[in-house]
Parts: sequence; C-alpha cells; structure tokens
Amino acid sequence: MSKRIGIVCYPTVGGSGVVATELGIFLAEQQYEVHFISTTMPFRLKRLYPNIYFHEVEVANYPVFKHPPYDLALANKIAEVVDREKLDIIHAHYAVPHAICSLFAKQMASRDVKIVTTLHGTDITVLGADHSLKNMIRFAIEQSDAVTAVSQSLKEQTKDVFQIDTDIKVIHNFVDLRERVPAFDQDLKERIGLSLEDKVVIHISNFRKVKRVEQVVETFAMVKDKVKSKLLLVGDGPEYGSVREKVIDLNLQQDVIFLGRQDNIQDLLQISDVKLLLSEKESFGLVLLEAMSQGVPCVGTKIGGIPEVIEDGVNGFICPLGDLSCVAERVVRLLTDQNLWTELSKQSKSIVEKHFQTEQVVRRYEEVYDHVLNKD
Ligand code: GMT
Repeated sequence: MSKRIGIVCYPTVGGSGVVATELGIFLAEQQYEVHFISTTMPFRLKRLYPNIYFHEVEVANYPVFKHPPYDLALANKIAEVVDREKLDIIHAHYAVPHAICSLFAKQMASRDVKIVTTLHGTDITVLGADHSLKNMIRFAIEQSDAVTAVSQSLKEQTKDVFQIDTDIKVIHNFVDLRERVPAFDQDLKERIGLSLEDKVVIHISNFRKVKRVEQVVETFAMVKDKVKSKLLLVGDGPEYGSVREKVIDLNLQQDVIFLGRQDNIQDLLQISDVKLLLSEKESFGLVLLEAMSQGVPCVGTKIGGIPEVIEDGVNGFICPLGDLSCVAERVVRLLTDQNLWTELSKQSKSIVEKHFQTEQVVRRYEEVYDHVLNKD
C-alpha cells in the first residue's frame, strides 16, 4: 500500500519551501500520497499533480487574542489531516514552528503518526541563540522520530548549540535536472539593459542581512574596474533599501540591475557568467545548485554548508568571509580566462549530476521514512 505523508513547510519563496515542494512532487510520482499543509499553496506547486493534496491553514482572529494564533491553528489542522487522510508520516521542514506543531498534533490525533524533521538552518543558527526558543527547538529535535539536516556543517552546529546526541542524518539539498531547461534567450540580455559583450555577475537571495548583499555590490565595483560587466540583483527583502543606497554611493546605477523577485530564475542564470553568494550564515545555499545545474560557476564564502557545495578551484571558488579582494580576484579570473571558466562550468554541471540530483537524494529521505515506520 502506498505511504501517506504530510509535508509541513513555508509556502513562500525560499530554499526550504522549494526543497519541501520538490520532494513532495517527486514522492507523489513514486506513488506516495502527499498532503501539503501550509498557509497558502507552495509557490512551486504550479499545476495539478496526481497524488498531491493541499490543506490550507486558516487562522481565525478574535479580540481575545493579541496575535492571531497561527501555531495553534496549524497544529489543529495537522491533527485533522492526520486522522482524516490516515497519514503515516509528517515531514516537518523547520524545528519551529513546524516540528513543534506536528508533535502537538500527534498528541491530539487518534492515529499514530511518525514525525520526521528537517533542519534548514535559521532554526539553529539564528533561533537557536534565542533563549525564548532554545528549549523548544531542542525538544522538537529530541522528540522527532527522525531528524535530518541539509549539511554536515548544520548537523555539527546543531549538536554544538544544543549539546544533544540525537542521531541527525545529513541529506543534502537537490535540484531536479529533468526540469525544462529554457532555450538560450539571445534577446534577454538586451531586454534587461545589457549589451551582448557584457559579462554578467548574478546574486539571488531574499536580501536578509545574513546574505551581505552590500558586499556583493562592493565586490562588483572592484570587478567592474577590470572587466566590462554588469551585476544582476534578483530578489527582495529587508536590506533592499540599503543595497540601493550602496549602489548610488558607489555610483554604479548604470551597472547594477535590480530585477526584484523572480519565480523563474533559469533564464537569468543562462545569461550569467558567475554567481556570488557571500553570506555570513548559510546552511547549504540551494541557489548555488540552481546556478551550477545551468553551468554557472559560483564564488562563495567559507562558511556553513557552502564548502560542501563549492569545491574550491574545482567547480568554483571559496573565499574567507568578508575578504572581498579574494572574491573580486576570483571573479575577474573567471571572467577573463575562458578555459578556466569552461572547465569550472563543466565541473559545476557534473557535480550536480553526481551528488545533488533529486532522484538519488529523495531515496535517502525514503530510507528515513522506511526506518521510522519499521522502528517499533
Ligand atoms: O536563506 C534563507 O534565508 C531562506 C532559508 C529558507 O527557509 O529557505 O534558507 C535555508 O534553507 C535552505 C534550504 O535548505 C538553505 O539552502 C539555506 O542555506 C538556508 N539559509 C540559511 O541557512 C541562512
């Protein structure tokens, strides 16, 4: 009989939502019955898929509540779906609030359901330092039937921050190479204000402080002095305003193109030569895989899970956090040495094919599901 799994995730743009959704889509293709439980339809769930169902969490507000009780509504919805749809497993993406709400739902539900929790980073590296949440995150990890982390680095940090000996399986993120690769759009460069001979540096993120987007701009200023190039900034978020100011301060208005939030980044990656990710915290950096799968070499910081994705000098470059001269030097090399670029581009694709393909990674999640179901 096919397994029935509930996936609890953030539906909005962001790596964890992408991973949860792609995982659900792939599992549904393997005859799992997949139930997404979230506030809105996950943004990558663009069409009707057989075996996939969506359950919306509606949060009622009453004057008696100072804040709408989202977590309680979520827990209640999970319990309801567990019983009605006879779920075997809840896969919670993030310890808080999703794993906590799932554990609460498990107590309420009449069926036994197993909880698998995937740690994505911010729950450990940011929230883990918050004393009002720390005990709850530890509880979520210790009480889950299985816990996975998206990188070895995140696993080690989790053990370190929470001083726990829970078994945590490292399952890296993945990309679906079967997805339609757009035909190279010759005109796109011109349409967004680039000339055909411009080299293109790209950064894609949610513009949170940890992404250090201002440093991406500062680095680009050094690159641009040496190579005719443009910087594409894709995304939006809290630091957007200060990044714009930085561009004006450095007088780069003609060379930096803000594209805002984009759902489909593949076309933009196709016209890009180098991808930058200079974050101070990054448990994995899914966007690196998306770039690599399009043959775009990446330059990233030596923090968190980034070195598990970029092999320095093999498929991209790694520089110490904040060492912008190092980053600029590597980017200039890539933009001026065609042989080097071709080799790193080839390696980027090949590393994704070897280690980060949906099929092989999802098998590892399936092993975890089988393990928890056969445990008792
Ligand atoms: O990076 C973010 O701010 C978004 C966050 C998310 O919830 O999607 O990303 C985290 O999970 C991704 C998927 O596992 C990882 O690729 C990102 O590295 C991780 N972000 C951080 O650790 C800061």
